[in-house]
Amino acid sequence: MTSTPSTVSTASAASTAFRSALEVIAQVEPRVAAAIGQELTDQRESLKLIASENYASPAVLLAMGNWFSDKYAEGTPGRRFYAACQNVDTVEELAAEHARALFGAEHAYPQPHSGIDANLVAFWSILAHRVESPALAEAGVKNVDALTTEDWAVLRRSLGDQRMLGMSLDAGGHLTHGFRPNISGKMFEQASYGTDPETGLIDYAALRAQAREFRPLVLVAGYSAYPRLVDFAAMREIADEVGATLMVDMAHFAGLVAGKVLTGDLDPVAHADVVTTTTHKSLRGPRGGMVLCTAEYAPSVDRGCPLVLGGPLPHVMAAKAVAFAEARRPDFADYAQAVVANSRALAEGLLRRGVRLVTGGTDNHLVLADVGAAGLTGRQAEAALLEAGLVTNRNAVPADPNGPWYTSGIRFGTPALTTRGLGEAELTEVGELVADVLTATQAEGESKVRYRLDAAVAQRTRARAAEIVGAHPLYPGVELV
Ligand code: DSN
Repeated sequence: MTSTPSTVSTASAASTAFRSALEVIAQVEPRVAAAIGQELTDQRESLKLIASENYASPAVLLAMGNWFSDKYAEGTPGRRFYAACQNVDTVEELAAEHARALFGAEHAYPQPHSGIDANLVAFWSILAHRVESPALAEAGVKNVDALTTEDWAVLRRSLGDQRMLGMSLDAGGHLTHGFRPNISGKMFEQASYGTDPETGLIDYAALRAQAREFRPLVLVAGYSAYPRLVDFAAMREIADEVGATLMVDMAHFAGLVAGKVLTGDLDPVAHADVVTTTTHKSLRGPRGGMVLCTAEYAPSVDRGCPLVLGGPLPHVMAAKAVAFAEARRPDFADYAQAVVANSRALAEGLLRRGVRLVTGGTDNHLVLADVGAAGLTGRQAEAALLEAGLVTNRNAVPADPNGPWYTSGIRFGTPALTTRGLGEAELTEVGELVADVLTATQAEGESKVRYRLDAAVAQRTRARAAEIVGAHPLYPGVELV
């Protein structure tokens, strides 16, 4: 793994800690201890290109495995619905303090359990804020919690239509940005913006025209499969022009914001009213979510629990505080830059062997290949790559003829391999390995699932992938037996 103090200087202490933990667990249910150990072996042996995954440091992992898990702590620091939350207050305040400093945010709410939860907190807080701030001020109401349900319903109706404008799924947007399978699609009347069919890029002029027409209450920026940069200053202008709240979901690229790769017009926190994120992707923290916002939105965001969240997870907030402290160190900026350099190198390897990439390349941590051009579905390509020892995930591409289940794309990302310490030359070679496997794979007849992969190519790729990851041990020094 890349050299952070917590992964190198404490490797032997971490080894002892994990080994002891497994011994304790094995005394109760040895099969769970065995599965945990096996997971480490499997992750060590796997060449992981999943754009949304990473490897948290031992300090982050260990911060989660303790008695903080036993505490209930609804509310916020200093204002809890349970007694004896003084230590939970400490870790929640530390997580928020580090997050504010890391991202330059006015307010941080580290309680959400996941990205979906963070988005739900954001949506309700935006609605509540928009209902409350003008209408309540006019009515002289100071405490919205004292309103009756009927009062609130009347205020809410005063908003008019609840419209959300977010990026379309096949252009790389996320399900929680107003799509029907998610509750956001039932809370909002949704329209989505796509990308230019020629370039694959967001067309800000077209988006502006669409926003003028649609008049959204919330403009959502952010993505999980768009391989380029987003101009958040332009998004802010569009939101202001149509009176929308600008929300950015930076779950995928939070690590690039923390590592100062995305600054100026590309920094979402500097431009949005509300920013949501997960903490476990490029940010390399524990599995969880967070909301950042301006001071204006802080009171409504802080009501996330119990409004839409179950009790906070203090053990995970402790790990968030540790991860954010790690991300404030100078070597995290090196890491973030390396993630992007590696992503470009991966794209180079793919392009060199003729793989078609959406937008023709990448500027961030992910690369999106259109395997439809090679006569495969994403599902066939994903399975063939896995058979050859390369872990990826299928993803829709713009105007995907195969829909979101079979898809025509494969998404690759470099946050995890960069944490392991792989460099640009290796990522270019990985791109070439991927391309070789795709070339050696053929669909069986009309099937969108069955495929044939040349056994020799599969075997050769597996062996080389094992050599590459073997040269970059995961959690070096951590031995479980
Ligand atoms: N599951 C995450 C991803 O893979 O992008 C987003 O929800």
